[in-house]
Amino acid sequence: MHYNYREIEKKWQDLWEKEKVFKVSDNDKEKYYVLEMFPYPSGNLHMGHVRNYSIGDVVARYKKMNGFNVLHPMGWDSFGLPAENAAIKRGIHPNDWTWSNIENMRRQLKELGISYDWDREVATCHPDYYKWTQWMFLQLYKNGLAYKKKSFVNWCPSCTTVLANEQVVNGKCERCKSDVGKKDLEQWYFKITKYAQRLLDDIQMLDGWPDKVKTMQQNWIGRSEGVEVDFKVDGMDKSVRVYTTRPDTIYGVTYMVIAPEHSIVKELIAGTEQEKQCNEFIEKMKFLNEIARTSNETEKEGVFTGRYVINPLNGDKVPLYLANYVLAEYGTGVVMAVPTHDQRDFEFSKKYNLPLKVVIQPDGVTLNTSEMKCAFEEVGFLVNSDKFNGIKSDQAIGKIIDYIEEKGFGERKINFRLRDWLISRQRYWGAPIPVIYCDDCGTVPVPEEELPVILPTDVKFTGVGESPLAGSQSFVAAKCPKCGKVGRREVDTMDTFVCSSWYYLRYTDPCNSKEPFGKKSTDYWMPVDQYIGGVEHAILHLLYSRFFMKALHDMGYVSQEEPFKNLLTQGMVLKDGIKMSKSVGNVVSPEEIIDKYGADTARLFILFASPPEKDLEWSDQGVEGCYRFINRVWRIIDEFLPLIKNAGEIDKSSLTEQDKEIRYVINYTIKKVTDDIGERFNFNTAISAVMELINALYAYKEKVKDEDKNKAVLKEAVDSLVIMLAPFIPHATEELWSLMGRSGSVHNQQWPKYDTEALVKDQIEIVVQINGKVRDKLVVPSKLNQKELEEIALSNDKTKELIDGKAVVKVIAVPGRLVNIVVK
Ligand code: ANZ
Ligand code: ZN
Repeated sequence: MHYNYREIEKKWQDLWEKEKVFKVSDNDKEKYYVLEMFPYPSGNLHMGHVRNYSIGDVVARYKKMNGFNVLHPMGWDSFGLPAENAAIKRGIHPNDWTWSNIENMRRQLKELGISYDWDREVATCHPDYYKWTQWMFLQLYKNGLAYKKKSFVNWCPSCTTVLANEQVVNGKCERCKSDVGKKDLEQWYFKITKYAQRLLDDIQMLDGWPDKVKTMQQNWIGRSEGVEVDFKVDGMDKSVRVYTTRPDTIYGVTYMVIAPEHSIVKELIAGTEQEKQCNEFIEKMKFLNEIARTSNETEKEGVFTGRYVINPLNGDKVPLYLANYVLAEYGTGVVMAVPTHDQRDFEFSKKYNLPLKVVIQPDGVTLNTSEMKCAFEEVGFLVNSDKFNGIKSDQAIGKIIDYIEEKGFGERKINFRLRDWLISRQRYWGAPIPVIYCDDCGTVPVPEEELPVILPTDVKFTGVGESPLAGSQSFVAAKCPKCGKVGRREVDTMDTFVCSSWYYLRYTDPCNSKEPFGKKSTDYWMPVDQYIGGVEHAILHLLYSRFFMKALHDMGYVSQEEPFKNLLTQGMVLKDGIKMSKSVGNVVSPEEIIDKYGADTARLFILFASPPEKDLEWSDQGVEGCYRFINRVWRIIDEFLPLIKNAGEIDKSSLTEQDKEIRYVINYTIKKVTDDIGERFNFNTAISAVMELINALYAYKEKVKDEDKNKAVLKEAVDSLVIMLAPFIPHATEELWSLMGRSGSVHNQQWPKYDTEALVKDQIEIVVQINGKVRDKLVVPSKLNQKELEEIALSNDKTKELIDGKAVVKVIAVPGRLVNIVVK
């Protein structure tokens, strides 16, 4: 009988679907929720997807076989820019483009044989889903967590939309790589900053997350402790407030910098000689985005304002500058500059010839300002700092803050780098923001019972100008929910990260038409026990989801505060050492591999080639090898089938040495595979162990005559082999299971338990060392104690020969391992 993957895979996929083998519902069994990050329906699955979903599928099937009630859903993150770009380029409506992609990718997923409960499929672009995304917006709005404000926002001129800070990478648009500019716009924000401290504190609860992801989140939230201090503006009844984390340097301030966009700047420069020059600088800065502006590589640049400020601690009068490296949106937007101890200030001071003043001396060295090549940023001892002289700088921080507060110069302050989440997008293909503007009533939220606010279809896609929705008459004109007069609908849609911040909750109760999810469902299923996806989502998606979960918790909709208990970030799929990607042109398509070798081979290769968190190098030979391995499994089981058909129980009293040996391998493999999958997700080593078991079975087959083969032992081997391989190669194992005449699906079987007795070897090999060097190996009964082992080693002929009449000084015997004989 031949391994015909084409026939087998199709047959079982159809049957699983028909019999709903992977359908789940809430029950009283212990649950396990395994989730892979849902894909954007770009058109076709790529190898990265295959890897992500194969990893999740092994976990899901393994947990199911270990008795858990497993939720393993799939859906589509289906709003977003590419659909609109396709519409602009090819004249296809984003809706049609998206749904035909979903159809195709769903078919491809089914061809991979992933064990999803397809009855729980969600698509964020479906009105049944985005209705609840809009509902989420309304809840946040009601609770003061959604607000609108005018501000300079990141603007991508090529995508003609605003971008969240997180979507600007090195000053460029994350999607199209164009330079990001600035634009003054009224936008909607979610108040994620209200949760900054909790998002930071609760990272500690995330034991099952990779440290690197936790660190990335920590840095993104960016908590810092410092102090705000007022500096009086000389000759004006005004002061400017700085934020500093280094008050220990405050006696060394030699100038001051204010962000060009700061609201007080106009007033400060009015009427000064420098006014014109300053205004030119302000205009120039407007169109540069802050990431590019403040990058370490960007040259420091600024202008003098014509104003001086006074240091409250020592009375020094220092010049006030505008400069590119200070941001309006962080701290107070004003920085006290200490060029001797801050590198940015040092560079600026060199360029504009500003004075240096050392206030921290390294231990035992005297800094000379004329010889300094860079700022001294380490810990040292205070000098030129009045009554704080001689104090170690890290200790001076607290003391100086106390003094500042005591004197009323300012107060302690904690700052976060995290900004509120800008969610408005000037795009069509997204969830409309459910708000109506009325001339009389102002901003009015759409009443919940009127949701969803449906995306209209009479829209033109030009790719320029304001939101495409603004051109839809049927959409824009809407009755004010308060007074009934005609108002205007909000024409922006939500950032697609809003849609993906709560989808894991919808899966727990996907058909609920009255609520986004029932509390009973989330109480049972949440949190997600194992989340799996790319590290590229380490900040945005995960932080936003954590924020949503906490906000929903505080509103009483969910009991838990963290959505994802364990997180696995899978490595990339590489080919020839670089990431597989369309732009590089080194793509191997999953369909091509499935066609040539079958889905089981594709899955097995991907899981075998590398541990899940590590990058994986594509290898055609590796794929070949996996295909041959499945055939090898197939053939040996085929050969054993007639023998094991009516095998009975194992009779432990009548086992031969060879039976014991193979039983050792079988049970050792069960133990190893169970530990590798269950404890560490080391699928590659689990598969290796099964490969060794196969080798041992072939050896047994050759060595032992047919009439001496122990049928019960072979049955133990084949049963556990097929079950252990089921999570990896679900189709082939299902077919083998049925060929073995066993009832039910292999995927509903209990995971095998190993027999500890079989793991105790009667005979073991020990090492004989002479003066610490390995000289011989002996096969001895495994139960020998120290004394017996010592005797056997010393009485052995070979050992005697090696000792060669020398005096035995000492013998160290370690049962089960070695005997070391020290001679002179
Ligand atoms: C004086 C000083 C001396 C500073 C020194 C540092 C070293 P974190 O830890 O990131 O909060 N800063 C404050 N507001 C800023 C803004 N809007 N744009 C750019 N830089 C700003 O950093 C706080 C430090 O960053 C502050 O402490 C301030 O410079 C600067 F030897 O004040 B420091
Ligand atoms: Zn009104």
